[in-house]
Parts: sequence; C-alpha cells; structure tokens
Amino acid sequence: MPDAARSYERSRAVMDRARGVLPGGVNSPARAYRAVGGDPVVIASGAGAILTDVDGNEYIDYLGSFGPLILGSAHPDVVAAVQAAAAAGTSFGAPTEAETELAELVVRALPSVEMVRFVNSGTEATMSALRLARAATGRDLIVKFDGCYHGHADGLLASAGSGVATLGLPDSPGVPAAFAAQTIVVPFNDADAVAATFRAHPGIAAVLVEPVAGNMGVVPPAPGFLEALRDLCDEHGALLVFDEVMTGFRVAWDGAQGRYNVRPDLTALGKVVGGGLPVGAYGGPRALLERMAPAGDVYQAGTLSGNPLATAAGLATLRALRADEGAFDRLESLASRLEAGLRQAADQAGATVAIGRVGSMLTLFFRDEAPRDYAEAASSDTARFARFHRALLDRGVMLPPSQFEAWFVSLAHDEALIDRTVEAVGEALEASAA
Ligand code: KE4
Repeated sequence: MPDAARSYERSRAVMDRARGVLPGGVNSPARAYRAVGGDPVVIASGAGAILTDVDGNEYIDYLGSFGPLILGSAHPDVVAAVQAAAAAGTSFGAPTEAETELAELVVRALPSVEMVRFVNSGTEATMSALRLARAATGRDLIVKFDGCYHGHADGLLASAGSGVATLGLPDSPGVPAAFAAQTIVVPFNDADAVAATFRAHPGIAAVLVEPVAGNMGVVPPAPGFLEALRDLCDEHGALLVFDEVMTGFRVAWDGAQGRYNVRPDLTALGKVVGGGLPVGAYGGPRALLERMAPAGDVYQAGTLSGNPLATAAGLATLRALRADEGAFDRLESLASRLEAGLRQAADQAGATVAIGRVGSMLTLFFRDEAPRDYAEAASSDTARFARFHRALLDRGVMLPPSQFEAWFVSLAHDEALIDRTVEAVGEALEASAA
C-alpha cells in the first residue's frame, strides 16, 4: 500500500529554492519530472540499492543515476578509492598513473579498442569520436537513428527531415540549421533506410548508433541489424561508431560489441566507466586514435579529462566488477526475475504492457508489443506511465522519470528487493489504471 505517512515537503521546499537559481531547478532536464509531472524527489543519500530523499523517504533504486551505478550507491571500494584520491589532490593538470591504468583496463576489455582518450561526459565522447571520424574519412555527414540520444553536441540535436535519408533539422533553438543538416536521421532497426541513405549521400563519414537503444526506452537491435550496419560502413568507406555510453560495461564486460559480436571502428563510453564520477571516453584502433593531438592533428582537450578523482572511481568500479566472476550472471538473474514479475503483475492487473530488456537494463512500455523503433515506442501510453511512476514513488520504488528511459538493476539489488518491487508494481498498476 502507499505509505500514507510519506511527506515530500522538504523536496518541494528545496525545489522552490532551486527554481530560483537553476533553470527548471535542475542541472539536467531529464531530472525535472516534466514527463511525469509533479515535483522531483530531492535525494539526500544512496546506499547500495536504496535511495533516501530529503524527507527521509526510502526508495528501491532503478534510476541508478541513469546508468553509472552498476555496483549500487556508495560501494565501499569506490568510496575508499575516491577518499584516498581526494586526500592526495583532486587534479593536477599533469599526467597521473591512474588514467593509464584505467585506459589499460578499457583496452583489455573491449576487443575493438587499442587506444582510448578520456573526457568528462558521454556528450564529449560522442562529439570527439565524430570529429575523429570526419577527420579520418574527409567526409562531413553523420547518420544517426531517431530516438537514439548521444548527448547535446549541436549536430546531434537533429531530428529527421521530411523523408527518409533527408538532411536533419535542428531539434533545439540555438542549433544552426547548417549543423543539423550534417546529420541524417533514420529509423532504428531499419538497415534498408541506412542503405538508401548511403546511396543518396556519398559523403557519409560515420554511422552513429546506440547498439542497444536505451533513450527511447530499451529497444534491442533486431537480428542482423548491427551486422548490416557493419557491412554497409565497410562497403561505403564510412566508420561505424558504437555509442556504448549506456551499454559499456553494462550489458557485458565487453559491452554490446562483445555481446553481439560486432566490432565498431570507434566506441564512445561513459556512465559505468566513471563509477558515478564524470568520465567519458572514446576509443578504437591505434591508427585512428593517434590522429588525436598531440600525437596527431585532430584537436580535442579538457582540463579535467582523466582526473585522479574520476579515474579512481572508474578503476574501483571496473575492478570490483571484473573481480566478481558471477557479476553478469547475477545481473541477468535479477533482471530476468524482475521482468517475469512485471509480466505476472501486469497479467494479474489486466494491464497491457510490453517489456524491452537486455541484461540489467529494461523498460516497461504501456503498449501491447515491445517497440522496434522510436515511432512505436512513442505510441506508448505516456499518461499511464506518469501515473504509474508517481504511484511507485508513493510505494518506495524509484524509476527514471520518463517512459523513454531504461531501468537499471545493480549488483546491490537482491531477490527480496526485486520481489518487493513486483508487489509494489502490482499495486501501482491498479492505482494507475485509467
Ligand atoms: P552525458 O553527456 O549525459 O554524460 O552522456 C550523454 C549520453 C550519450 N550516449 C548515451 C547512449 C546516453 O544515454 C547519454 C546520456 N543519457 C541520458 C539519459 N538516458 C543522461 C541523463 C541526463 O541527460 O541527465
């Protein structure tokens, strides 16, 4: 049952103050609850799979900071590593050994990556990877997929043009039409549309894809889709860029490229690789990465890139993950238990839902079938999701505040928390019915 004693007074008071000094009261729109309504819950702390808000309410956490927290919040190894790094100095503007250790770990994990450059966000990672792809090919055009999100670099805030294979249109004020026109947006899982785009446009530098879409909700690649992208890029001399900011070290130790056995030319990373601190990265064959200054002539830089604090969190996270031999089996077991429970709860509530899941990232869609692309995902009952999200908050379960986001299971979750979640979902499905 909803916890009648639950108060959100402090959250509301903090958000009133926040809206006075932060646009929308947040530092990233995804946190503002615009898609679900009401005031965001303001978090005071996290421990394992549990979040506590400023009113003292607890939640089972499936937001997971939008992906980084594969170990859960405040993992002791991560806390200790960050404390030690902080005590030795947080940043020097000079090389440190830790960034080389983290780079060596990433290179060993990802078969397509011989060299890597650290940056401070997923946005920087994809933006820099595309600059390198354009330099390497001497071409300008980028193909991306509708509903896939790669951060807020100008050229990637583009929506589909009037027809398939037409040049992109600005998706935000402030993005020059000329920038958006360098991006062609086609439907996810539609290899024929990509082939048509290559036929229509000779100057394509790269195809950029979330190998498992997570930003339209979780939508797996259709069988053969990633392989078709690889073949088309090879045929037309373009680079295949996997945006593994969400899937990297999430869907497998060797990412989606390992899980689906398709090698991209460049990989963008973020989230888990930083263990909750600001780390992004892009990597690939040495011959490509050595085009980057100062080894090469393609410029990209960052004051805090690879800084000791963030690399300490990333190293502690990846080392804990690698040391736990059963980690990905346990993540799969917990997430499949959750999926089965969600299906059973929906059946019992007579709710029409579909579930997209790859490993420990999943989405419950209020629609009859699991979507294959953004147009299908967008037809979900988002009003129902908004009521469902609020009903779960009142029952101590924290989902990402949008139908078009991934839920994340961490190694801090256990069967008891999953079962408690399923019970709350059953009640929330009843409470959120039209
Ligand atoms: P950041 O710049 O937010 O670190 O990463 C951008 C990015 C790139 N690629 C993928 C596949 C991503 O999912 C993201 C960021 N994800 C969103 C939510 N799914 C972050 C949440 C937010 O914007 O606050």
